[in-house]
Amino acid sequence: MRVRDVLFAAFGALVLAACAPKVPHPSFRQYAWQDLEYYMFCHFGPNTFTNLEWGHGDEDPGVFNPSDLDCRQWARIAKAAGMKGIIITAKHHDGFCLWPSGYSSHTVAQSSWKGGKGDVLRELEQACREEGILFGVYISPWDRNHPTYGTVEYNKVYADMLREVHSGYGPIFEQWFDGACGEGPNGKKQVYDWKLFHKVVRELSPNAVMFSDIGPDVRWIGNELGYVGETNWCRLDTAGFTPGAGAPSFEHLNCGDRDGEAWIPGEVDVSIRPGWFYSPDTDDKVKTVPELMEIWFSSVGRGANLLLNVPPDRRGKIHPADSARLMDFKNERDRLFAIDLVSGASIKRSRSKGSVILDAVWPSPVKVSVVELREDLLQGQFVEGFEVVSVSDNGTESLVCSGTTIGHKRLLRLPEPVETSHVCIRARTIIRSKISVSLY
Ligand code: FUL
Repeated sequence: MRVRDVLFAAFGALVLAACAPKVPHPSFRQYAWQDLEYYMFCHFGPNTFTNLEWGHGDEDPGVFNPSDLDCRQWARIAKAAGMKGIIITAKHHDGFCLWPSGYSSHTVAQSSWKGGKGDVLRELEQACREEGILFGVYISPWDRNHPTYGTVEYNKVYADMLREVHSGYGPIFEQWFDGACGEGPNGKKQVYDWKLFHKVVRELSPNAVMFSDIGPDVRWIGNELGYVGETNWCRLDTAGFTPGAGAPSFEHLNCGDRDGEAWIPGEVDVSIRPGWFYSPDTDDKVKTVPELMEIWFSSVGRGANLLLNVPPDRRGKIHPADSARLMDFKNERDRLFAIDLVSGASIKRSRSKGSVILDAVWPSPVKVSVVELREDLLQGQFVEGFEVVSVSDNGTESLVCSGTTIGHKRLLRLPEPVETSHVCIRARTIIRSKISVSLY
């Protein structure tokens, strides 16, 4: 290349960069995270043995004593279920640490399990690595055990715990921050130093996304029932809000903000059982495949990632009722999404003012039951409305389905299969955007 060409190319790149829309878009870690779609939450700790959802923090650490802990079984099941990782409650609100923390006296080291020499985080981290899935942690800032909770000192303790986990285990793909902030053993509430907590995680796990009600990387979706708003923007206004009681309204978190200043896509957390922790009382209340499928369509199918809680039992294994359900659910998804009808179609892309258009035409009619639309989010999220129509030979159109946002993925189940040999998708976009389609 001659010097003039190099200068010309550099100038071109500068002009392009200057003209590129300055709108919120994903960081490299958020972009990669979005593809994970589905991973497992494991609530495990003293509550597993006490039938409590929120331990008081004064439980005898001796109650934590799984008879046959097998993290490899968790990882194997998660992988076979199509999940990309596991996030474990390394510390829940009761303050009990599943690793032998040097900053607490309420940990596995004080339990009778493995004579106080056990480390659940280590076992799970290794199991995930061996199975080739990701490892993530939930570390509750609210701590009903720690004597310093409610004082400035606790922020340092909590930051030290984060440091301990993020430097001693991993790599960690997601740090889950619960916003709960209740009173501590000293009757005091904590003013959390979020800035410090974020700094520690970012420094030690630069590839990890941080979850809380309002991010900074991934936001809570506003409910624990498994559904995202039909409109779901990956953007959110967070100025003036905090995680926990100071978070935006549930409706707001559920849908995001079209013009929000920060890129904070949603994650759906929901449990396969009525509670977050295992209880023998719920062995016959594991969600059914149709219920899980409903959740799939209203979470992953509305552009969020699904964090499905599958709580290990008192042996320290996933109960057969849950694993069987996960496999049935996986088989049902495999069956539903087995053949993408678009592979047999010719595709034409076009544009008209403010819209991108995709036409799929087949040599002979196909039967469509599920529509899947995807938007490439690299530059931001721009589709604000779409319609899918079936076009007859004489050009008459009939509406198949319609909606607002697309985002990472939009899935729509049709009430009845539609027989067609020409489908046209029109997406209204704020600025030009790249969409793709699959039909099942
Ligand atoms: C909530 C907690 O209070 C629940 O116990 C559970 O861990 C859920 C995932 O987050 O804020």
